[in-house]
Amino acid sequence: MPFGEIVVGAPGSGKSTYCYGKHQLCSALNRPIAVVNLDPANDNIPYPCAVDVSELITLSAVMEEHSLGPNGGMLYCMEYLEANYDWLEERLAALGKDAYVLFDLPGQVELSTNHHSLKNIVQKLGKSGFRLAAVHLCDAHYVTDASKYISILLLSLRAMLHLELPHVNVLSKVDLIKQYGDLDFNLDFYTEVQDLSYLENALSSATPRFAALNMAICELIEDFGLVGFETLAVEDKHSMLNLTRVIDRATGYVFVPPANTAAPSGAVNDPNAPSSQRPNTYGLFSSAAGALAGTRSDVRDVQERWVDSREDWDAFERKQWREEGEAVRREAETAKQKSKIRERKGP
Ligand SMILES: Nc1nc2c(ncn2[C@@H]2O[C@H](COP(=O)(O)OP(=O)(O)OP(=O)(O)O)[C@@H](O)[C@H]2O)c(=O)[nH]1
Ligand SMILES: [Mg+2]
Repeated sequence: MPFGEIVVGAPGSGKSTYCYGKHQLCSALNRPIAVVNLDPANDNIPYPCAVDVSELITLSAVMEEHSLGPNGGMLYCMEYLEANYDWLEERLAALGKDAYVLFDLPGQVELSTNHHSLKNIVQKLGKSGFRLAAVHLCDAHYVTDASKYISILLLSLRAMLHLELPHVNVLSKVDLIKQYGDLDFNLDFYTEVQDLSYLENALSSATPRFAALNMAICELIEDFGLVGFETLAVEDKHSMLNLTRVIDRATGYVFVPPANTAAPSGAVNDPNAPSSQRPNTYGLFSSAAGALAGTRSDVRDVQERWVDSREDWDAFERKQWREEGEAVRREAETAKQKSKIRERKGP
């Protein structure tokens, strides 16, 4: 059964970069992965692309042919893709039934909040057997301003209700968050979305006219109780692994036995499962899980890494990389010396 992620989010939120990062991570872990570009305006695709929608249609051609602007053109492209779903289905079938597929979507927000085509494509993928989760990226800088934060809460809620998929909201580019000044609250306040009434002061001093409206929106979001966020710094392997584990739980991928391995009863791929249910030899992710055993990332760790003590951690990591580099150089040097000695001794 194929699994996958529908990667959505506002323009520039980091969707294509995330797909590239995940491709690199999974390749390093020997975990099969394919990335499908569904953005007909994606000119500089950073990742190796298994299927590219621009072979079917491009935004520039649509804009020229139908005299449409970029937004109208994009909606046309998605409707065209929906109408030609068999084109996509054929190419996905060629990836095999055990594929793990990332779908990189365009940044037009209406595609994931109210337009019908993406939702219909997602439903068709579901009927073709895909087990999907929506991964919704929101730039972390939005949390630095209370009213912008409300807007991403609403956007995330709307996307959750529209796409009707297991949904993982992500504050992306969290490594940059310190650049935008001090946060009013700790990061866990923004990721856990627990008591939005604390935002009242900030909201009413920034936009007094809309204070009541903003608080009504906060109540609505709290009533649904659906929105929460994970965090992502795409170049940080701990961050990528942590997000991967969350998504694997959302899609059910944690329950997939690796190829050619008989699943012990009750065993799961989840590295956080009790060790009795998680034999070392079982689980596609066992190497990554082993590397991170006992270090399940908490949002407070993220706060420390990227907000409270970023400089210290950066210095610590630089030192580690230097040491690793030196160890690799020493190993290569020793291997070279040994082969020279062997050559001198002859066969
Ligand atoms: N510092 C930092 N920069 C990031 C991160 N993720 C993405 N970026 C940068 O954000 C910019 C936009 O990233 P993209 O991946 O092109 O964003 P996108 O969502 O695909 O954009 P559209 O396809 O135009 O909607 C690029 O300059 C990336 O390098 C991150 O985790 N940290
Ligand atoms: Mg992109």
